[in-house]
Amino acid sequence: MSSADAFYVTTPIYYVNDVPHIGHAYTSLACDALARFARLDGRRVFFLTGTDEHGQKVEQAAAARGLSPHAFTDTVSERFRTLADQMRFTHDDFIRTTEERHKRGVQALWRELVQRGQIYLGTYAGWYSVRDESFYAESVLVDGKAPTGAPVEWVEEPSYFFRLSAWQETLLRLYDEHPDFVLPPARRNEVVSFVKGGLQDLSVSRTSFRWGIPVPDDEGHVIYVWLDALTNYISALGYPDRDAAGYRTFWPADLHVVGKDILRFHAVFWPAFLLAAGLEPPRRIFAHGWWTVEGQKISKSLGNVIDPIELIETYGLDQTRYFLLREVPFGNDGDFSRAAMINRMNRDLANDYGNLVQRVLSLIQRNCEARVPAPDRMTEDDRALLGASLALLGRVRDEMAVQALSRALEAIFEVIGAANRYVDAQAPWALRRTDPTRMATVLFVLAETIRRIALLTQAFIPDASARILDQLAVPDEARSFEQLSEADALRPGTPLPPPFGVLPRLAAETIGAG
Ligand code: ME8
Repeated sequence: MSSADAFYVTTPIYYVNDVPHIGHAYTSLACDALARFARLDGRRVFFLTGTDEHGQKVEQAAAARGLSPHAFTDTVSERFRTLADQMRFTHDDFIRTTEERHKRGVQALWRELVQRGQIYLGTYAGWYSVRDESFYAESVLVDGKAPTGAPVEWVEEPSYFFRLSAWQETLLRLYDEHPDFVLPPARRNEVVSFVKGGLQDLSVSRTSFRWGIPVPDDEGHVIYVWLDALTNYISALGYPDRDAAGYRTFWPADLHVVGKDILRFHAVFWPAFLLAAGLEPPRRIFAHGWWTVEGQKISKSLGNVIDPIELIETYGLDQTRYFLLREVPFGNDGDFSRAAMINRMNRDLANDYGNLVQRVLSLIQRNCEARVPAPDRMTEDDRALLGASLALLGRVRDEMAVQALSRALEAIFEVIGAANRYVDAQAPWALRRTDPTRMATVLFVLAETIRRIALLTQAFIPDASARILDQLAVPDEARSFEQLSEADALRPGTPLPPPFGVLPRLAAETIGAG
């Protein structure tokens, strides 16, 4: 049983058959925001990502480039690490399925399943899609292709099978007893009806190629790439050593975040493997939606692959992070367009957030001797704004608990909007001559509101948030959510550094290039 304050979140491990694009960046980004939020909220976090390096798809991609699978996977896996660094992901571990620790975990899980009578030898005769790394029954094919549109080939070979059919009732009970096991709810319903439709035993080894983890004691077989890959979530924690600190602290995982394309593997096969091996299933699988680009599927042949690194270079890291997290409710499909991105960054980040900070900090700089102003008697409006910023943590925490990332940002930006309306209504610049005490109170209320907002936005837009907190002279050690309390409010008289703009508007020439 994992510790109560522990939070274990995972991304899928990505196939190294291709370079990363915004789809991959998106899943990891969502996990990063959730991980950052949980850390700021005082939880012990383990955030895992990595690469899925075995199987026919990767073997074929390597061969197509004239490389050995080893050399090829080293290069492509590195690209995923570079992306993770450039996006400032805060993963605690990056696992590769070609690592020894992982192989050990997979073979141990296999042995456990064999020992428990969950795996038997037979022959697979049916369809296989290398692109999906998935077996398909004849009855589900559409015009001779997989339901995903992927080409299929006929496979007939000796194969070990996992007794998936025996787990139907147990899985249905799991979904029933834990209604949030799969989110969003619409995805849960899909999983439930799939399982109700009946489960067939699953082929879990292949003999027609070599690039995989050998089946223990039968080296003619390699372990099916999905059984191999899913095990990363426990091999990274030290499994098969169930006393390993990682495993003890963090299993069962709180959350596997995946795209909707691979939900079935995570919500059906994975808990069945675990339960069959006598291990606890994860607590939740969240399946997010699919990004298209200007209405089209992202594909190399269409030439519309968006390189996340190019986005960061053109628009900025925080801008890219904000757009992806805010534009689409997490779980829904989304369409990427540069126009939408520019609109978001200029409207929400520059006009609303950046401008609020800049107005307030420069007024303080000019009119309050560059020190946190001292508040005097508070009005109802002052208390309303401070109250709204204080209540934000609870609201945002509730949204994050159900992975509603865009709603969490909406809640924060509602308070940013309220703060902007308050500046306009109070007009502190006009109070300088008429009522400097009132001006100081208004600017204090605003600075303190900004402090609270910036503490919260750290999980989503870490760089800009850090620069805002720097300008408020908030020390590094006072930047967790514990300091959101009134007791940790800005101290009047604290000297503030000269303000500088964060979250600028995007210049017209960049817009022209977009
Ligand atoms: O499936 N929109 O790896 P993969 C949104 N190795 N998300 C997207 C996306 C898009 N257009 N394209 C990709 C695998 N993704 C297996 C996983 S896990 C034990 C093994 C994201 O490289 C999304 O998270 O094909 C999707 O599920 C994942 O990349 C698929 O990555």
